[in-house]
Amino acid sequence: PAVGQPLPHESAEGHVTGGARYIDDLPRLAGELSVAFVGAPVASGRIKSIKTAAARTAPGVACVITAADLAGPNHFGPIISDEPFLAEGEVFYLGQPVVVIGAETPEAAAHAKKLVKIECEELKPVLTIDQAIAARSFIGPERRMTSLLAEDDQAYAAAFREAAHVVEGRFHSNGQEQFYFETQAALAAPGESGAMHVTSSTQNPTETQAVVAESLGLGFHQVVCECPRMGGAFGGKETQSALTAIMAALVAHHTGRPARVVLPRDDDMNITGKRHRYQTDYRVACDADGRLVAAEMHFYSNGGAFADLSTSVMERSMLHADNAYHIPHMRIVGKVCRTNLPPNTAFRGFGGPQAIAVIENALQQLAERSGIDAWDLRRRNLYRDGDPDRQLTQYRQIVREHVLEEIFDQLDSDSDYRARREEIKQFNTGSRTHVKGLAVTAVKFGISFTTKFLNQANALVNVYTDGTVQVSTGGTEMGQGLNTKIKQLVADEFGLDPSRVRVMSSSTEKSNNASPTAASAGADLNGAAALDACHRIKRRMKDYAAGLLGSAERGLTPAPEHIRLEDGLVYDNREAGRANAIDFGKFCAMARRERVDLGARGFFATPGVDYNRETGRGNPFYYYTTGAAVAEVTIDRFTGELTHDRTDMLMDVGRMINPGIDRGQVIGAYIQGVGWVTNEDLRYDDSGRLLSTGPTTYKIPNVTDLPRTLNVAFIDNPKQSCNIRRSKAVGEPPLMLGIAVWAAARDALASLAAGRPFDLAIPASGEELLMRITELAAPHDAGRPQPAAAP
Ligand code: MTE
Ligand code: LUZ
Ligand code: MOS
Repeated sequence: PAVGQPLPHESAEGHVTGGARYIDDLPRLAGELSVAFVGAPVASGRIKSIKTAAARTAPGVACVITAADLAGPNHFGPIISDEPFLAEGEVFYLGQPVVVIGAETPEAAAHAKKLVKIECEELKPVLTIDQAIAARSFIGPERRMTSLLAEDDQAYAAAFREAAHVVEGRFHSNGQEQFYFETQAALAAPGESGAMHVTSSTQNPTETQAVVAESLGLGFHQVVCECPRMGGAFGGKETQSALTAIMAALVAHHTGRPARVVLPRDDDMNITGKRHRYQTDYRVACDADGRLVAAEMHFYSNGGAFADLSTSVMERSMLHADNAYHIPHMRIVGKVCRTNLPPNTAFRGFGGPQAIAVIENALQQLAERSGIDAWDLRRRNLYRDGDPDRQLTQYRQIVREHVLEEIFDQLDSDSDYRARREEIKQFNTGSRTHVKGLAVTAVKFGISFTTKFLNQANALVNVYTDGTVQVSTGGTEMGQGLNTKIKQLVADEFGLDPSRVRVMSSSTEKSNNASPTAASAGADLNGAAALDACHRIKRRMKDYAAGLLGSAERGLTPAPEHIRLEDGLVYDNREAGRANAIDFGKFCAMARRERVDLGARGFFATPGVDYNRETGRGNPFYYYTTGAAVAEVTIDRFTGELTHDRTDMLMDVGRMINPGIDRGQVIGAYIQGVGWVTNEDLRYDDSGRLLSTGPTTYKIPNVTDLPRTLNVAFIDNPKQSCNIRRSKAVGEPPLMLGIAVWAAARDALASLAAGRPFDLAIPASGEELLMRITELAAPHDAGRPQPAAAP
């Protein structure tokens, strides 16, 4: 069978030869226009005038569009419809699209762009979380979540009062740019009678179809959105691909000509949303044995100017405040701040990383405070399968069928943690130039969209008369290998070699009302929908084959359940040697002649998920993907430079559909997480201008940032009973294990701190580390900090 095999990514060859086409590679269409936009000149202001006359008459300009040219209501948004297609009256972030230009060439568009003048009365922007709190500027309602035991005020207060150790503080984590290689891009082609076809680099063709229709005043049925593939997305194209699709569609609609937009990198970084910056006030308590008794967290996120997915991201944060640890008394508050930055959005982990970092930081602090080894402290607090006292989350879902404790125990010996802990202690006593740290962190990531209705998918399977198969789903390929996994699943259903199955480009014409490919559930949902379609076809095939293969001579009349599809053959599985087998292709041709329907649409809806966001209770998740990582780092005490020496990871991702792809996902996500906690640093000036707008000023990890030793292993979980072919989602969870590197950096600093409390933010950049080292180098009794840790 194909499932379980490490087949290469179906586009691997195209990726390395250039044969795989992205939006910018598609051949130019006849009459195609280039699209440019003019953005808001200030982060906050009232528009006094928009002068477009000079641009309209400039050479090569086909159209200049402002909000005044829009057909319908000027707002959209996935949860709260508060975002205008084009700014009108007021601007809310620097670069917010105000004017869209269609021109014969990119040069003509760029020239016309300079001729547009937008005059604004500048207002003082709200940029930071603190400024937003002071201005009471929020998005959506405040959300609260309280664990069963913490509902009793007195019990809750007593838990903190009677605890042996309490740590508290304010934790900061910065945002993160998705930095997909293919920037936001779309190609719109007008059809007959006002119809529009949009080819978009999007995780969300259905949402794109809807916003394009709304911005043009069309019915959804007049718009088709297609996505052949993306050159990476990482959540950045779950909603925000809409901007470019709207721009291209507006130009195409107004001119009747095709129009394409591919954002330059700096425009993309300037105007699109990122991972949310978080600021969290927390209090976490444990008893003398290191057992967690209570936690309180007030999460504030920087949502940017419009709602986008921010309330949903905050919800996932609140649902991950426990991470893999059972905490009896928990109270959580979540608030999204409205600021004058581009609307922040989905990024791999979707609020999970920000919350998990808070509890992992508190656990490090509790270990430093109590003297209990941080590994033992964590191990002691893991959810325990089947233990009624240690399985209930703060939102009342029971954590089942997991192997968290087994993961920790196996990793303990695989990583040689105890011996290395000793070695590092020795090293740190001996070295005056470097300091080493070692830490383990865990992940327990809830799989399912927390918005119930999004947990559905549909698929179309076409079997042809040569015995080859095309599959289309609403799922989109962004490099994660979804199409390869679907190909393997479908090939096995028909007993075919995977080369006879092709996964087609995702289109709203074939898959209507699809969910975004997100929440790591792409293969779970779309794979299951594709199998449902296969089962429908197979049922008809088997009925027909049973009649066909019947033989009075041999005294055999097979029933449908005796029919087997395997090795490219159709046969009666009771016949030894497959005596009566028919070639699958020949069989399909015969079936068609007998008018057997060889195509089907399949559907899947995740069972059992239900969460009430008003009460903060329910079962939001179908299951959890879990794992742990141990990281070792060395920090240069004079420069703050961090070297990532070694990482050992162990994950439960179920029975892998494609172990090669899953391994790639684990390593890729982990390193992306390491980038977030170490080097990637978004900086803005006081006017709201992003200063780090490209690879020269914004550093994503490169090959030299990989750990010198990286061991990735997978654990078997015999308990797991659910999900397609007993696989588990893998796309996002390993990102959160990158926090192990940050925790290791904290552990290194702790050995300099000698018991004094200190804070460490995310990212622990060289600068952040050096500042902390400098503070800790101050003599213990004198308050005066010295410039560096002089040996
Ligand atoms: N892998 C690659 N190569 N490129 C991507 O953009 N996105 C990640 C993850 N892995 C991404 C990726 C994110 S944010 C998600 S939610 C999942 O892939 C989505 O795909 P899946 O649900 O099919 O795993
Ligand atoms: N998108 C979404 C997501 O709309 N809901 C989710 O729960 C989610 N989780 C992860 C990534 N994207
Ligand atoms: Mo991924 S953040 O769910 O697109």
